[in-house]
Amino acid sequence: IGTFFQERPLLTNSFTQDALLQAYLQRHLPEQVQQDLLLFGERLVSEIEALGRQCELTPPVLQRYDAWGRRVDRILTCDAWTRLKHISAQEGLVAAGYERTYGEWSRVYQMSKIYLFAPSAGLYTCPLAMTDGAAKVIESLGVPVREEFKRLTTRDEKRFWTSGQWMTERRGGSDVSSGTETVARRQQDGWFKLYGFKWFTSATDADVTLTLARITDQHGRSTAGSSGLSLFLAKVWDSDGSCNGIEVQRLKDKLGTRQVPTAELLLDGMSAQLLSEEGRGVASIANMLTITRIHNTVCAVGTMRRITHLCREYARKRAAFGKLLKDHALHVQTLSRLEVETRAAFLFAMEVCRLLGREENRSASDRDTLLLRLLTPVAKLYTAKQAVSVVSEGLESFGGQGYIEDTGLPSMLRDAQVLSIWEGTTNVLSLDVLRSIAKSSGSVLQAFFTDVTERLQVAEASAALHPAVTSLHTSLSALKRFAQTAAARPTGALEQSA
Ligand code: MFK
Ligand code: FAD
Repeated sequence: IGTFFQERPLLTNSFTQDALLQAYLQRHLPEQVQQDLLLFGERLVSEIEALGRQCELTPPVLQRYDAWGRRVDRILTCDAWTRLKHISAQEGLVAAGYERTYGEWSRVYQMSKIYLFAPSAGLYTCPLAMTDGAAKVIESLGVPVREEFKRLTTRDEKRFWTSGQWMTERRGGSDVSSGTETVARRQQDGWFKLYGFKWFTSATDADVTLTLARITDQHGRSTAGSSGLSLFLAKVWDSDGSCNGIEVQRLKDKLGTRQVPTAELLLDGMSAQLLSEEGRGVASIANMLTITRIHNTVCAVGTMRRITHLCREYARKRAAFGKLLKDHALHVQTLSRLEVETRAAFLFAMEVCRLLGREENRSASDRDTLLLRLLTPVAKLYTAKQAVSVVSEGLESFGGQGYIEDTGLPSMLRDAQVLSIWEGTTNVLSLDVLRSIAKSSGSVLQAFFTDVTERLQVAEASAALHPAVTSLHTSLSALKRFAQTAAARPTGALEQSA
């Protein structure tokens, strides 16, 4: 009695385990990238996985007062969180996107590392996504904040800074344009003081942040709606560790993402620098949204790959009804479905990264640019939903053990659930797709149809793919009918017909 202990599923080098990633990179990038990812895969198993787990088990806390009763509002994170920041810099997890060593394939290289990092990294991917987004905004606006840009994109762990993205207020997380109440008062030196309340701010231990506020005139009046919003850059902490005109009201008690501090902040005279033109805040932060939504996509796929890998590994070790799970046809069918979802999502995510890389390398055709605009929200909303369902099914394939905390599996489901909420909910992103159609007078759809038709022509050459191609042609015809009405109508009308 009691002599049997189930062998656990073992996590091994996730790069060497991932034939699709290897084949994809081999086609497009030099051998040194494979070497880099091979070593990174080893580091994930030997070091990063344990740090991520420590972040889950040691969530951040808010220290409101010091021993002598002074208000300090310090967010205390564990050592593993700090270590992950250093590793992120060393591995160039943001930097690689800006060094552009591999030309138009640089984003694919960077995002391949993020994809491997995500399921081990204790959600350190959250600050990295926002840091990348902030760097992108600074680069695309061409504003003279060189020191900040260098710090956000450095590989030097001592100089590396992360950024927050404070958009959501109590009235508006989706409807930021009418919900933002924060005001910005101009100072004599040209800087601003911000007053307001930010309802969700993740990775609040960041060094700097981008945020939105309404500039007031000398009578304290400001413009409502999106044309009243401007974009600001601010340091979160002063050099002595005190807050920059901020009170941390509390840390959120969340379903998942417990590794990440997410705070409610009262801005009470936060000193900030105007980044965008006045009234162009939403359009300017859209560049950040593109980057963070692509990170969200890549992390969703990384999580899907991890759970699928673990399920496959477990099926080789767990027996039921006299044989291993891997020898039960029905179980294999379940795992095959997870595998197919994961592979398709991977290729979709990498295609979006490829388009981003081409745009940044100035080698994008007009069609590439239109596709990037259209596919970014589609990829984010679709892979977020996929991740929840794949991880949920994945947990079931461990039976009861999938429900047990110290296997580390349940946190994967909790953390997946946020992917469809932050960075734009599914419906809001669906409306963003319609916005992109309306704003381009349908050109994004034209680009999509041309692209898919060309891909189908290639696929038609293969007899094995013929049934799939026929069914795709049918779906494409239905989409084209929708597109014909969509191109001519404003977004509101599109929403009715969607
Ligand atoms: C694991 C990875 C981790 C990722 C990090 C997660 C950390 C958590 C961070 C957050 O959750 S941060 C908060 C994220 N918040 C959102 O995503 C807000 C959701 N709401 C939207 O996305 C709305 O669509 C949006 C506020 C952006 C705009 O709504 P409006 O007011 O209806 O915008 P409007 O008036 O249509 O557009 C204003 C301008 O922005 C227009 O430009 P123009 O003035 O030049 O015409 C739009 O074209 C432009 N715009 C809007 N969305 C765009 C865009 N441009 C490019 N791309 C877009 N997606
Ligand atoms: P609402 O906008 O009130 O949406 C409620 C529901 O209504 C949703 O289902 C939505 O899809 C739907 N809806 C809204 N508008 C429409 C419409 N026009 N048509 C159809 N349906 C609609 N925000 C930040 O700015 N910075 C952060 O760092 C940050 N971190 C976060 C961390 C976590 C863990 C979470 C959970 C959230 C975080 N957020 C952050 C906030 C997040 O971005 C918002 O919660 C999200 O954008 C939704 O906004 P909301 O909560 O106001 O929901």
